[in-house]
Amino acid sequence: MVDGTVSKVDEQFLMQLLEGDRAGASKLVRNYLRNRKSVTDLYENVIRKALYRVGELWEFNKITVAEEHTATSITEAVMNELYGDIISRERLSRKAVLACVEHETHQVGIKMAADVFEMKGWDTFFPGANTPLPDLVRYMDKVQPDLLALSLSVYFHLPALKNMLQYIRQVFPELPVIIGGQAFRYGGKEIAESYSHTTYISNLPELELFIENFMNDGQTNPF
Ligand code: B12
Repeated sequence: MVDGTVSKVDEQFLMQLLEGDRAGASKLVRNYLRNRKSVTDLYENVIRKALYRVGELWEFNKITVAEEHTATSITEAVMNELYGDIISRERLSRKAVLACVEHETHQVGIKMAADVFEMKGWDTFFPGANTPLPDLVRYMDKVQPDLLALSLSVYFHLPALKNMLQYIRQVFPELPVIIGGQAFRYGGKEIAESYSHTTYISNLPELELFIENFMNDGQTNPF
């Protein structure tokens, strides 16, 4: 969705991130949601767009690493603020572990995915960025999740993802696994087909649909 109003909001949010204006960003987000927009809509059409723009500005040396880091930390702060609104009252006794692929430090996207699960009543366990594979597996053994979600942002971490999927399949042969992240814009989606019970999901609306189907009939590939 790229209507005029929405693009204006994401530009405004971007300016606040670049100016280090946490209070302004927090207010903008609250107003956006008060305007009857959903959290998923906010994440996809405001926050994701603004951070992609931050990435371009950083890539072309228009902003410093310090400005990029500040933009990300404000984003994470604002997202944490929403938690009280996000958590669904109806809890389903379902558990998801959500993590980045080993060596991967980009955790905002997978945090958004975790929030979608929370909104659907799931309990989420979020080790986030760069969790070593043996530790992730030990953690999963403890949590006993119904599903694992993995995120990949940087394309050259693709071998790490394959390695993780291979290992996880050995330890948890039947566990549903979903994978996503912007690295797949450059290819690699077909990896999901090489592993059983593994699904590639490209964005948050698709994830919502996946969770609904999963809850209805345990179907892991609704697409
Ligand atoms: C912030 C940032 C960082 C921060 C991350 C901090 C943090 N707490 O996350 C830091 C400083 C650590 C960082 C480091 C690096 N970064 Co960086 N970073 C970014 C930036 C600006 C924003 C990332 C972000 O949060 N995006 C917003 C989120 C919401 O988008 P998203 O991740 O795509 O998630 C969406 C979907 O993909 C989906 N999704 C994501 N995961 C999953 C998982 C599942 C299961 C599902 C269903 C959906 C899903 O849901 C989200 C909503 O749609 C991006 C720019 C960009 N285009 O994103 C660059 C960017 C990703 N970084 C880049 C690079 C190159 C790096 C470094 C290699 C730089 C360096 N030389 O050191 C390192 C990598 C280090 C590593 N080992 O990983 C490049 C990657 C290019 C590429 N082709 O792979 C980008 C694109 C910048 C650019 N334009 O060049 N980075």
